[in-house]
Amino acid sequence: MSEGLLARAQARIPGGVNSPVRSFASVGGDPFFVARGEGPFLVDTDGVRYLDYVQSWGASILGHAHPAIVEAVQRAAAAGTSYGAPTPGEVALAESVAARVPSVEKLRLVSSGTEAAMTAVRLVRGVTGRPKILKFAGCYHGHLDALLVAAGSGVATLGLPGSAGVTPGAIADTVVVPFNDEAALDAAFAAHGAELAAVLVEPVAANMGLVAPRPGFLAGLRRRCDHADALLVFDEVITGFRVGVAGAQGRVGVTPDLSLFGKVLGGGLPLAALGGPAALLDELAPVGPVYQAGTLAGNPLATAAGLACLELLDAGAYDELEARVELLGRGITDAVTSTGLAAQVPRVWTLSGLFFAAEPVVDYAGAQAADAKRYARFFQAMLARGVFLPPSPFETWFTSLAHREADIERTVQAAGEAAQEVVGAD
Ligand code: HOZ
Repeated sequence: MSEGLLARAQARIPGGVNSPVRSFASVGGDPFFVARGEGPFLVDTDGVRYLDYVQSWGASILGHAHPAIVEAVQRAAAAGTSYGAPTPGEVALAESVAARVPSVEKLRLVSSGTEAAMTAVRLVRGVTGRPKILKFAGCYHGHLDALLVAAGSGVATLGLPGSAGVTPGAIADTVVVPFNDEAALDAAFAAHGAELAAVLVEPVAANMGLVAPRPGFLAGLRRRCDHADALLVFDEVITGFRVGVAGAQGRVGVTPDLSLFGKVLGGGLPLAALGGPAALLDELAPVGPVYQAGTLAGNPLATAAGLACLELLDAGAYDELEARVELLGRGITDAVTSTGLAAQVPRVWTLSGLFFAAEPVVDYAGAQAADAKRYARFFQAMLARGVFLPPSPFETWFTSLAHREADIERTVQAAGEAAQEVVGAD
């Protein structure tokens, strides 16, 4: 059944997919088509069940089809799916985020992480009157032109330097620096500091595989931004409400000027946001001169799902998830390295990943140097054992609260066998 669907999809949808990484381009083989999700599992249209470590690229922190989300969405849908007028749900979600994240007084709800980043770029330029944005190689902030340079995620997966259709003018004001490289940062600030509107960073880089910030790196960014009067923007689309109650900023104790959220915030529905101090957010229309709008922004189904999700995410939930991810990380490390394969299993709080590399990966160059062919073989061997990993080495593994210890044990068992297969194929 999947085969027929793929042909139909390819006839009508570029590559048969609506987001490039889903095509399995870098791991080979054909993508399966999902019939339904159940907690930690996906079931495809042929009835095959997969233990899922993609979890909607991090959005489904509770696991698929969690009863609280399903109930909230059904209740909201029965009252109408979109109005183009304010709703109490938007207010409640904004209040809920502000109560969790001390750096956020106000927020603007949008429909995707890309929109949040796009609005943030316009806002920081509008507020500072400066043109340049500094980003890090391998970090991904959605598919807006200015930030597609040296981007992670699908751009990295497909091995592209950027994207066709992006004019030199669109990226002329983008400064790219290697992640975790303080000397390169100093040089960039020396050359461009007076023109920098903002630095945009994923506080934990999770779109070039998983790469932790070196100790002090984010605090150093804060210091440099203050010194140059530039704004600091944390892209917490992945880390927000995923690594702790107040996201990565709460874990590292560094306060950004602006934060981008998405994924978990919408409980698996299309919703994202940018948030920060009232004075900064009030630069957005209709109060201020920086324009942004959206028909589905603050959609009632999405806000209902987001609220239902956040309500279940207390400190205990993150402790539980972190313990499970630690178990997974240790198990995968043992399973893979005991075969003699050189592998790194990065783990940052509730996030994990896998690089086939001899040395710890600290930046995009390291991620690109890791063995992508081995990852592809490992991915296929895991898939054959019913475990669905991100179909690219430039992504992060997402464990959900629905993954039980037995699921982790099964994953580790499969990883040992898959690693043996990789060794055999070398
Ligand atoms: N850019 C997403 C991963 N970081 C992929 C989104 C998708 O394919 O659904």
